[in-house]
Amino acid sequence: MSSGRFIALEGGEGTGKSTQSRLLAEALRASGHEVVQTREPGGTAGAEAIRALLLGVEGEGWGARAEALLFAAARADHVERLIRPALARGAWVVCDRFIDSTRAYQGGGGGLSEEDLLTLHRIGSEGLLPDLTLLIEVPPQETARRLAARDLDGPDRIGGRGEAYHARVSASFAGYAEAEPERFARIDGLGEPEAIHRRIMDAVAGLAS
Ligand code: T5A
Repeated sequence: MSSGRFIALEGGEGTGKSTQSRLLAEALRASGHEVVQTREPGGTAGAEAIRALLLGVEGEGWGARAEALLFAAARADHVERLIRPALARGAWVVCDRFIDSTRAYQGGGGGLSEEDLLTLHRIGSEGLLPDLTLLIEVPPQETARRLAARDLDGPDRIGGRGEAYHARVSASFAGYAEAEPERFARIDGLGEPEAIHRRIMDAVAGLAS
């Protein structure tokens, strides 16, 4: 049985997941854990290749079903080759996005059914769920400001979808957190990165025992 811990960070674009993943991984390492810091889509050579297909596609882009299959395929490789082996040897896995992103983007945003998406997850990743999902919440005006300052060349294929799409994504994440309070911790993502990190460490404290 796994003695590691699996923590996912979730939220909309530019909410600070990458920044907070790094700070969390550093803090866990400093307290003596082996930590695997990873991201989705990506994390293994095969999944990174699928990431390039998903986010860099030219022309009309992927249809909703093809997109969901590609995310599930990338996740299957990531889970089998990186996440499960790490958990089995007792490491802590800190993952920037996981299955709840598929539920929120391809489901809430893209209109695919929850049942279909969870079936793909069961086939691809044997239904693996994080022990804790940190949902970082930031108002859209603030994330727009952050991303405009960072992404001077414009957003990627999915980030560039309209306001209504991203509003559905945010509402979906909030709904999942309400429905499963034992798996989710909602983190206020406003303020300095160090202040948000302290909120995250408080939420993670319960996992150590
Ligand atoms: N996707 C992904 C799906 O549709 N389905 C899925 O199943 C999965 C897994 C991934 C895309 O794929 C989609 C979702 C995405 O559209 P990505 O490039 O990995 O693309 O995009 P994001 O995950 O959204 O990552 P971002 O880098 O855009 O945002 P983060 O990681 O949330 O934010 P971060 O830490 O990079 O910060 C953004 C900017 O804000 C600054 C940072 O320095 C940076 O410039 N910042 C702050 N500024 C002020 N105050 C703070 N507290 C700040 N924290 C960070």
